[in-house]
Amino acid sequence: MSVIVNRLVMATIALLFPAALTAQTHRIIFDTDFILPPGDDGLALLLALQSPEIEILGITTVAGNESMERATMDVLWLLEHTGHDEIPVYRGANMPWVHEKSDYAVRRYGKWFSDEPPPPPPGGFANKSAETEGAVEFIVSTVMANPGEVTIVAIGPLSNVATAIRQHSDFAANVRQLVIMGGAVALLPDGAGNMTPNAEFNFWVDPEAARVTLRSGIPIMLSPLNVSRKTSLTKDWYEKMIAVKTPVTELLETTMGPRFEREPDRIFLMYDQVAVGSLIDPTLVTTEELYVDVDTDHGISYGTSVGGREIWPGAEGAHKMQVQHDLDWPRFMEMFIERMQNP
Ligand SMILES: [Ca+2]
Repeated sequence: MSVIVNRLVMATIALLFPAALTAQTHRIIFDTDFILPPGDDGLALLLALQSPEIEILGITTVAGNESMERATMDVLWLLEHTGHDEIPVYRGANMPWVHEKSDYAVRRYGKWFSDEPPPPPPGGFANKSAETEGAVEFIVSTVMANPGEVTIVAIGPLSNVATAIRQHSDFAANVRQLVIMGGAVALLPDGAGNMTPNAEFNFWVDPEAARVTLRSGIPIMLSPLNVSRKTSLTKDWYEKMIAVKTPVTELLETTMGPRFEREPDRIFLMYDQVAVGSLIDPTLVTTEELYVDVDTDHGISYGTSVGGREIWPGAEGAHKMQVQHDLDWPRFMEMFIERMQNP
């Protein structure tokens, strides 16, 4: 359908059914350093797949939690096991722009630079394969073919998104919105880092890419660690979730069950799930509009995000964005469980 016809149809629907206006469908590109549940990217993808408000145009992978190749193999597996073979997957950056492998990264959480072949997911690799087109080409061509209509949900290091911004000068102006999981803002409560004392993992892996993305002028909704620290996925919540048998809750039993059996007192924070959840229902989160920038000096604060209510020296190129710092956790989990239990 052409854009004009599409808009006419939507306007007619809005006139006839005003409630339909609130049930907006977001057409998204899902950019991820994918890991399977209980990993956050896996749960965030299930939430997006199970939500009628979201249409996934394609999934692009990036090095982060694991290597880009492992992220690709695991996301193909999850799509195949949830009956979503129709969603295309594109390989993205297998390394950050500048950040080199270091002993510190190896000790802390450094599989993003791994060249090891990925291990098979449960039951073996998917039959579905990735597209031959690369992630950045897909991101740029999809946004430019649908100006002002595509939202990018970026829940890994921002290497792919920043490359798209740098590659095409009109790209940023044509993105509808960016929803990013990343950063930690010391100005707001719970703003410490999780990789270094002040830096959050996604931004720390590719600080230069994070800075280019945050300064791009694309409207941004940021889910930093501040809001993740208001979440608490316990075994009780998990048991409520799997109490109803659906293909998705059975997949969760396979992937999450053994973890809670080994560690019944384990609490998982939710990161990427909050980013996706806030797109589905923005009233779940509390935000403040702040300037946010990223430190790219190769010193002790490399990869640290800094948020401020006014521009400060050195941050003259920074932009304002919506920064999440709190959420209605019980209501968020009610929504999350309801979606996981949808047939
Ligand atoms: Ca992630």
